[in-house]
Amino acid sequence: MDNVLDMAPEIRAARDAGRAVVAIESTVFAHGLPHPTNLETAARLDAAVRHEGALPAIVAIIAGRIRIGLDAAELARLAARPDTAKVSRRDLAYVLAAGGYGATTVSGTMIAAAMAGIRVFSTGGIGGVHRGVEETMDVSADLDELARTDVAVVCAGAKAILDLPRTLEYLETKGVPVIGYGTDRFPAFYVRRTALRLDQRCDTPEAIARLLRTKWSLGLAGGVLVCNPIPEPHAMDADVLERATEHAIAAAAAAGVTGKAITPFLLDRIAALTGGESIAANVALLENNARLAARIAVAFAAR
Ligand code: PSU
Ligand code: MN
Repeated sequence: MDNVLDMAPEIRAARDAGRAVVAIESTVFAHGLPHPTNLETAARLDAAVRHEGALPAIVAIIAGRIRIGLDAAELARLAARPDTAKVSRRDLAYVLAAGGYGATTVSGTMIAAAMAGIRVFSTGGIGGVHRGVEETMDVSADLDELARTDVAVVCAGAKAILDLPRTLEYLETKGVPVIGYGTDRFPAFYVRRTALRLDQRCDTPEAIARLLRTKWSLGLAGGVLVCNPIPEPHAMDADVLERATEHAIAAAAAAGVTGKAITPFLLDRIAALTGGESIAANVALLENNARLAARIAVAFAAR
């Protein structure tokens, strides 16, 4: 594995000593947030994770190698490259073999984190089942990755650009625990709660760490999805978002956007349609998730 994977020395030392490490995806910086908010956000996540006593490890592909733990200058260069690929499970071998550069999605980051022995990962929102799946069969690789790879993913739910009820049905079918953190409703990224009920709730990082131990000690492979609602002051109005989402989906159809370009296209449109508000909300929930992931990683490492 050392043939393809490099770890920053401080991350390797922490991993070897059994100390808490949190993986962070890079797609959100390379393809999700505008410059310079992306780099400022990365610095905030770094500080938030360290403040809780864990180490942050941004995951990416650099010159055909998996990198665990990017520094600020490396991230700035990666985000500025026009040829930085969006790397999910199916893209990983291709980009590595070609010696290329990539930002990892939730599925790509889970794979790399598991290879590196990191069990807790913080992101913004996961991919899921898309609206109109009956026509397109568009289901994010994130969901199958959650079913098979032993990493806990802390998110703020999923964006309403997706078919949220079907996303939850799919996760249930695949045997993925979906945990509400301090809530029994599925959060929808910019929105704290939806009408969708979650059957599993934990109110402390320790309870989540206990669940992770229990699942993996039973030999039940696969991830756990921890759903952490956006902090109240940053939450957005559900109706405003639904209108923006419908506009964005119509624009994507009109422009003939398909495949892996769909998610970035919709995110871009919604940001434009809701003004800067959605960007500020995005940053706030990312920081909130990084903090919780760090607390879970610390509790998991302590057991
Ligand atoms: N959802 C968001 N923001 C994001 C993504 C999803 O609200 O940045 C990114 C994540 O990296 C996620 C990926 O893993 O998009 C899913 O892409 P797709 O739908 O093509 O599987
Ligand atoms: Mn897709």
